[in-house]
Amino acid sequence: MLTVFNPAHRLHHGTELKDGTLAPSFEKPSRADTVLARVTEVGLGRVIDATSYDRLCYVRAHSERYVRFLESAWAQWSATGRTHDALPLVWPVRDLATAVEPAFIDGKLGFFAMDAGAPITATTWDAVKGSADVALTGADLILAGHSSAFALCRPPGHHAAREYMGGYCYLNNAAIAAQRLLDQGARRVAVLDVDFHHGNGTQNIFYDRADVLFVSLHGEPSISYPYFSGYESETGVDDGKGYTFNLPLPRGTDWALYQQALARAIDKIKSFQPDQLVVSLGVDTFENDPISHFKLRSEDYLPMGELIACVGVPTLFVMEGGYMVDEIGVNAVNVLLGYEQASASASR
Ligand code: OKP
Ligand code: ZN
Repeated sequence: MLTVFNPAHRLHHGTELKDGTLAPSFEKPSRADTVLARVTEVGLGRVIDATSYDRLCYVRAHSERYVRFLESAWAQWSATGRTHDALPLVWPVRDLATAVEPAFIDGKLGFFAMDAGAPITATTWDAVKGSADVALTGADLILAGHSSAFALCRPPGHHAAREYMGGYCYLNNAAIAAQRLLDQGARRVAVLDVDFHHGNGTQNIFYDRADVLFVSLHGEPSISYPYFSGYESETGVDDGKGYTFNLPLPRGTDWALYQQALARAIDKIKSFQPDQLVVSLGVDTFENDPISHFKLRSEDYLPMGELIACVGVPTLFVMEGGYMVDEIGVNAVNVLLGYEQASASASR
């Protein structure tokens, strides 16, 4: 399996509010570098550089004004004389006015964000664009006939919705890749999200559409970030009714329980008969992850990959979360190795 990588990810390392103080974010550069080192160590396959794509590819999953905001936010923030990370501090919740995009940067930050978890630094946009380009390059490998590929994206993307950032995410890499596959001829694409957190952004982008099935396994919303999405009752709207499938799981979920839910997810995807599969691959379901509460062990990621291979269609893996940096490489690459082993024996 080929891996797509972009060293531009190192241009982003923000701060986050933790227990009342600003500290370096859990979402840090060593994450992607650790995964890359493991890819090389096990000899997964060649590592290729991302190519650069036109901004219109991002606008396929997001709005024009949101992409423009991301591109220009730092320039507007620093023009006010501020030098620390840009973070929103006011949001248009419930009955507040959302009809007008604020003209001033502090208002724009809240307008285009769901939380204060997506800091913007001077070079954040370069890393964010580079991460989306990794996903697009991966999608193009699939379109060129590869049966699988690994887009080693960073920063992650699945919390980023059509018009807002949040939870370390800015552009939705998996959604941008899925849209690329559709624009290049796929009739139906499934997105399977195995990150511990609900992929609210991906759900939002495809919620009213029948050409993308979104399936997610994640911590129960009432006790897990992002708290305000991921309930089983969220199943899509209009044409998209029935094309969103959420499987929330309880605190302490181990492989025995996870495996049953994943088998249901795989059945759902198979009956959708997608042309391709995009996997939002987060490994923050790991037992020692610092911000999550599932109990998967490193060896469980091998059968996870095997189960995903049962879908039997070309598959693009897109890196999402995983914050136990020591193990993130082993865990993420175990999914890919499990997938490869199962696909190889299926084609013999
Ligand atoms: C991004 B991804 C931690 C609070 C949680 C946001 C988590 C975003 C996870 N102190 N902050 O889905 O892995
Ligand atoms: Zn996550």
